[in-house]
Amino acid sequence: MTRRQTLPHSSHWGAFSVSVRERDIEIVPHPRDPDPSSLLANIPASVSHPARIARPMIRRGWLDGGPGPDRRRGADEFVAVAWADALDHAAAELRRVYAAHGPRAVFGGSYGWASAGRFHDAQHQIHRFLNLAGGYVRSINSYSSGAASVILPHVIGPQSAVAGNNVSWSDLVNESALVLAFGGMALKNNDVGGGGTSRHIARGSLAAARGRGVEFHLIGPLRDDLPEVVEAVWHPIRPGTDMALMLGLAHTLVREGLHDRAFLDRFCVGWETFADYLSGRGDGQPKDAAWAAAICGVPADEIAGLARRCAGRRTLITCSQSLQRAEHGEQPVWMGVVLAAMLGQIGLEGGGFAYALGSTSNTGKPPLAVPLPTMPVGHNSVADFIPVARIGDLLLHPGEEFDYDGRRLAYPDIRLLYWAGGNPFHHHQDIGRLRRGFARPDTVIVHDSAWTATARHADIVLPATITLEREDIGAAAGDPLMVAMHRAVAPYREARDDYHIFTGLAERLGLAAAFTEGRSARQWLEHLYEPTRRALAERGVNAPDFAQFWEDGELLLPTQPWDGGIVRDFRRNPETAPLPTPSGRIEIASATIAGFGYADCPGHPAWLPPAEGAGSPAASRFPLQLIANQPATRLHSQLDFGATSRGSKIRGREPVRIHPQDAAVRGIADGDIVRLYNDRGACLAGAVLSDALRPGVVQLSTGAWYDPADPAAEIPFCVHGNPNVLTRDTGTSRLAQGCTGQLALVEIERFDGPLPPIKAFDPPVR
Ligand code: PGD
Repeated sequence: MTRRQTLPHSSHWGAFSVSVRERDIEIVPHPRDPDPSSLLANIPASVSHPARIARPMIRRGWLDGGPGPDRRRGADEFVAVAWADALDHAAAELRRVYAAHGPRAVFGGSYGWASAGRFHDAQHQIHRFLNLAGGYVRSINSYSSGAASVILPHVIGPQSAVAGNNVSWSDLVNESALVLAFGGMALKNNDVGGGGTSRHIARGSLAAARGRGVEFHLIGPLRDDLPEVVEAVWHPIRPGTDMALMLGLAHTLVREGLHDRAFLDRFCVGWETFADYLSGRGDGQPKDAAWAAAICGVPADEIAGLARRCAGRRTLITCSQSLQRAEHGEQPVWMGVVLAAMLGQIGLEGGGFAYALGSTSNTGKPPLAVPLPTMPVGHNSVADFIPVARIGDLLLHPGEEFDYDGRRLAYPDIRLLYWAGGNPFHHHQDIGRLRRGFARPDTVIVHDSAWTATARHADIVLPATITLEREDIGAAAGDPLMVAMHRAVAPYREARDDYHIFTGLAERLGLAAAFTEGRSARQWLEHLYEPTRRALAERGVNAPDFAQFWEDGELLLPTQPWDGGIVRDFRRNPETAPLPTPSGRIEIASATIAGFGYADCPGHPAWLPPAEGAGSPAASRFPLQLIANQPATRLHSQLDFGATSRGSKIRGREPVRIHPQDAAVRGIADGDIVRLYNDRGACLAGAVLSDALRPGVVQLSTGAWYDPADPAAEIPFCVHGNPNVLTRDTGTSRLAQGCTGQLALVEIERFDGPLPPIKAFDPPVR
């Protein structure tokens, strides 16, 4: 029997050590972490789970019939092939598409969170490879912050100006008096930080703030989006209507003379334009608290009272990412800035506006003082891109024009789709439509470690290793611990690192020297580590060589003192430190955006009813508002077969929370299997009755692997509980074209039929 070994490692949800004997592993959280994530318990299953992809596979229809559009994708069988054959096929197809159609026919946007690790990060690997191969159509922005990242530069500066860099956790603990949390600051989101984290501090910080007497208000349909310890006043709002409530607050501030005129005059532009809209001078409708109450469901006196409590004290307005992942998602982000400006708080310690504080584990922490190891990706010769959540339109509407942030662009005609490190059949909306899109290209190539629905919709499936099977450097901006991620186990069956796979393709395309630069994976780690070591040495702090770092297992990097960034500088002196907006000020109204002429994103923040909201035609048939939020039991769809994720399921289905009143009228009891449906699709889930939701709201988190009862059906029926069969594939607006997956209208009924088996974790071929 081999000896147990303990090795340092890391994941997006925390640093840990792994105690290993052959393939039997135990995960021990890092001792620095005061509040380790329960997601760590998902990891052990990943080592040998049958859902892992054992060998390279090619779809039968593609192997027999060659490249071409094919509606059988996702419903066809697979044939196991040798690595050499799989790579020969993939290389020949890349060569053919580049020669016949050029690089604008290759989509390598390949969005996804992949895994922690600076070198093996799948996005860096695929982009470096495709850049060398000739270029690719890329995706920009993220599913996380699609609307915010585009609106904020028009209004106050880049997203980083108000996300993590202007208000720290310690500001909140020590300086804030009142926190008005739109969408809350759910601890489940704080579990995860891209690249890893060594300290989860949100729970402790929120408790300390409450201990000092900070008053918390939660604006949101789910009571547990703030932890109990902060004793928040809960304002259970109708989903998707925060903008109306914000306008009601703003109107009250103006009516009662509580807004900070001096701040608005000195630091902002566009107040008069917005004030006309607010008062109704333009459209005859004052946006007062009574008007807001009718839309958002929070009583008018509660809105007015809240406005009064916010004025005249150190008030921090936070806005979670979920708010902007909906139709017109730009509006609540813009209006959050405007409200904070009206309160005169922007740029003060613990006051103003913080975007996404608490939405990931590394926001609100001091920045690092040295650069992190970073894999160079080279240059992409293709200018074309899509806002990431427009993948369905790209595939279905080649040549069609679309708007994005003042530009008119067109979708290229994609022949080859290449994905590594992401799962669009988890992350994208309206899976039935996405399936139609995936039928169109000539070829789909996917690398993944497991048989996700995306892998099942590919033609060439290449098995990738998981982080435990390779060496890497774990590090993330915002967290000071750099981890030597040691290999803990041998690769599963025939799995290979993405780097190894791309090296094999590069050899076939005559690009090996350029792709590898003659380095093995270990030599890349040493090479990427060097700039960080040099920067440490220049600062005169501990700068071990790579061998020492590897042996020590980790290195604590120095951080910079917190300075509040450009917003704090601007507050000190707007003349010498203007904001990077067109006016140099906070833009309460934007001449630039007004100039775009978008009805769905006008030149000042405005309430725009969503196509599918309360009172819409769809609501008469599908009266429940579904919140498809981030899960508490896994990161997105990753390791859905792990212990924490499976532990929450009800007879194998994802839990859906429903208010007891809504359950009673439908004859649904706790633990029943229910069917959620609308015109786009349906799914099964296990009912959990809870009064932590506003009545009329149901909540089904994302991430249950898509498991269709009939893979070939036009209207998908997922027996496992993937809410993206129900969501709508439309952009936030013509400005940002962000993801709108957070909300959908549905109906629910008890499912009394024979329960279909869960097959999501069974491999299509053993
Ligand atoms: P993940 O499940 O993290 O989801 O979407 P994303 O695609 O990032 O997918 C990562 C995939 O990469 C997994 O299948 C994993 O196995 C694979 N992988 C991990 N490591 C490696 C590796 O080293 N190599 C290779 N080749 N593969 C690897 C997340 C996206 O979903 C995001 S960020 C958000 S914020 C959105 N949120 C919502 C939402 O709130 N509501 C809805 N309805 N939909 C959403 N979708 C979005």
